[in-house]
Amino acid sequence: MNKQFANDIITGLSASEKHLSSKFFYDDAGSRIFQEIMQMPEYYLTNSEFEILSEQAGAIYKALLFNEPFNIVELGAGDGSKTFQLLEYLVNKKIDFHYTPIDISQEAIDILSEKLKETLPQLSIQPKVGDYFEMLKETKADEIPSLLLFLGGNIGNYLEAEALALLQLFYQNMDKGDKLLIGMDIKKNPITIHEAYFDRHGITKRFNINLLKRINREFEADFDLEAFDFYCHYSPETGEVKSYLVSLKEQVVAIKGLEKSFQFQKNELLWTELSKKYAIPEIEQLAETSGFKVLTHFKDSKQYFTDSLWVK
Ligand code: AVI
Repeated sequence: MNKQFANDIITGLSASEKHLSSKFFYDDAGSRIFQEIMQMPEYYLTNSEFEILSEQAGAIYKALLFNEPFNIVELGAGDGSKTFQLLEYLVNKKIDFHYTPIDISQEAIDILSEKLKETLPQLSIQPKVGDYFEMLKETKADEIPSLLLFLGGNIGNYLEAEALALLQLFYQNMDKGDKLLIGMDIKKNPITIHEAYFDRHGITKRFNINLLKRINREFEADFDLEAFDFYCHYSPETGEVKSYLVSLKEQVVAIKGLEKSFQFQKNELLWTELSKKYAIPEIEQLAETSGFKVLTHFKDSKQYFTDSLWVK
């Protein structure tokens, strides 16, 4: 049994304002639904970051100022679609580097490895499956400089204190001169953000409902998937998109595997995800508080998204 998940369910569903962590979205099915989200035109983050990494790969490489060989360690690599452009640039320029993609989903890592073997056969790659906190510790032992990639806006899914703790953990596991390229979604027209998350195709809804499906499967629960809807809300003042499941009726859900049951009122919310959007000064503040120095913000032409390069 996944102990962390079990604890999150018990704590989250016992709270007066129910919550579950979005980090449990990503079982193999959830990772597949997330790929679908990334392909929606409304989910601008994908295209924005794609543009940055394809058009500014040379500038990013130059800004690293690394001796070769060096390491690129990617946390939450997914299917690698985010990073492909950068890797391709470096391979074509015959730059000497090793790539270590890390992801929690075995299936995502398998797909990524297969794809890269076919498309960039010269790439030196050592994929790892697991929790990045653990993996990061293992990867440190190396003498050569490292570029850590934390792309896609993943940092936005952490509560403020957790985001800071994660960045501090990155910092502790890096050597002086190592760099972090971190993808962050920038505050923009609220309507654009709303359409990306409250999507009219219902894919983000499916992504959320899959969390209940996962609990049903892994903990023998009896969530009635039809009895929950999805709602999400962007607050332009705080930059927070908050996503929820909404109980459509008064109901009791039994979770056999945890020997617990939980009551839901009609219209009761279950908070599932935070997706934080940042103003540039907020990004700089976060970097400084966690010990880093910001070198450059690589933004797309619409200024929707930044891959910011920080140095230890
Ligand atoms: C993975 N993460 C950055 C996504 C986001 O934008 O917060 C997850 C997601 N949730 C709904 N749509 C996409």
